[in-house]
Amino acid sequence: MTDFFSPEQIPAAVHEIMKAQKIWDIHTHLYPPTFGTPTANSTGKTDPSGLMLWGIDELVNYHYLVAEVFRVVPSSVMPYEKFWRLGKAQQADHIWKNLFVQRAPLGEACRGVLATLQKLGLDPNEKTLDPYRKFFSAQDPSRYIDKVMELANVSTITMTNNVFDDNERARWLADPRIGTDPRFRAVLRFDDLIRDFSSAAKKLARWGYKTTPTPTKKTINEVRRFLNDWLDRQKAIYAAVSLPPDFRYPAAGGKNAKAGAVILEKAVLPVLAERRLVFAMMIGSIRLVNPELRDGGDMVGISDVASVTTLCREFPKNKFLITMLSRENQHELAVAARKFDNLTPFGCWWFLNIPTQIEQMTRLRLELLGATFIPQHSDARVLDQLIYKWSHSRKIISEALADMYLRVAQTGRKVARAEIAADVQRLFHQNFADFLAR
Ligand code: RAT
Ligand code: ZN
Repeated sequence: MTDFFSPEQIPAAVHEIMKAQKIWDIHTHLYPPTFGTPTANSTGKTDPSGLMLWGIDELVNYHYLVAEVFRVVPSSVMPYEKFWRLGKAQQADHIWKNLFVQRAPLGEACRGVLATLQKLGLDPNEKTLDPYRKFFSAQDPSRYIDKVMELANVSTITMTNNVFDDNERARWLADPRIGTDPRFRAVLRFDDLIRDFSSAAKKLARWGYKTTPTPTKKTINEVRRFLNDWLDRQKAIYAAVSLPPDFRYPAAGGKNAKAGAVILEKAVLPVLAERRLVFAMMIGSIRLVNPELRDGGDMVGISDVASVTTLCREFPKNKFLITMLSRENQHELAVAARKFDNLTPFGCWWFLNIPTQIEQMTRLRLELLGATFIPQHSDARVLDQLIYKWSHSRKIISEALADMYLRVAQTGRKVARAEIAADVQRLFHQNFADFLAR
């Protein structure tokens, strides 16, 4: 086996190394079976409000596809309330019929369902969902997780554990061992603390913390206690929030935005610095511009990178994992990461998780940052999505990376297999592990 590659060998070599690399998926909305599953399965145990989503009905009811079906069958024909009143299976039938059978399924979210079925060995040409339902109802949820992780070549799944979700919170409180599945890691998520402190404070007060909507000294201490309790309970590997495009630091806006900034500065960042935990900020989502679409009703807006650089400078003891939802922010964010080693950009988030954007963002980041960022996360909400999200991203990232090595080779500098393998390992595992451990 040669140690160095000629330029012609590079693309295939990168592709093969990339295919073999196990991925630590750093942000998903997936759960192990301990959180319950609504999907019919071989164990006979289902939980309608369970959080482990998998199988054909969940795949087809993905909120990306709910939004898309209303472009094809508008609400004048299928009123929103009527759609939501349908059962899960009927909703999925409606989406399947209109997006997959009666026209060619062109969009990335559609292609994802097809690619997933194909990789599971199922025929994506079925006219109804019944044959797929039969396949999924014969699976054991825990063994099926292994199968999906193997097909996607994912080693670890990072959850999103929203402490303000009543369903999930109750499950953590009821079962101290709920988060111990070795395939999963927990992440404490608390958007409301920063996005809407006055309502968060009321909830905390109900849960036994002496908080008021005004962030007094006592309230700040109680928020710290709350964060420490939940970081301990979940054994969270980092903490995360998603923020609107108008998020500013120092705070701009009304009383609530100012209160959120105080909580960030005086409670969140000090607790995380003390525990040497990373803070992930996902910036640029406007909640529910069309509430009728529920999870599919959020919008994107351009965010403020200067607020991120201010945080990185003023809080050198904190580590920031940052992703932004608008493509207009990507260049500035990559440049910001050149200025601050406590900033790691990650992922092509949500509406950016489409081939054109993954390609541009990955090339841009490689050109400005080398292999010192985290190129992607799946954001999967449905287990099976790991299969397509990672196969699609792996391919595009591999092509972008291969081009970078080709450019290096064109200067006469030889490229070694070991170097490529090390970079691929950094991008899909080590940069994250190192940033957490730093
Ligand atoms: O990508 C998504 O599914 C979004 O709805 C959000 O969950 C987003 O990724 C988030 O974590 O807020
Ligand atoms: Zn997410």
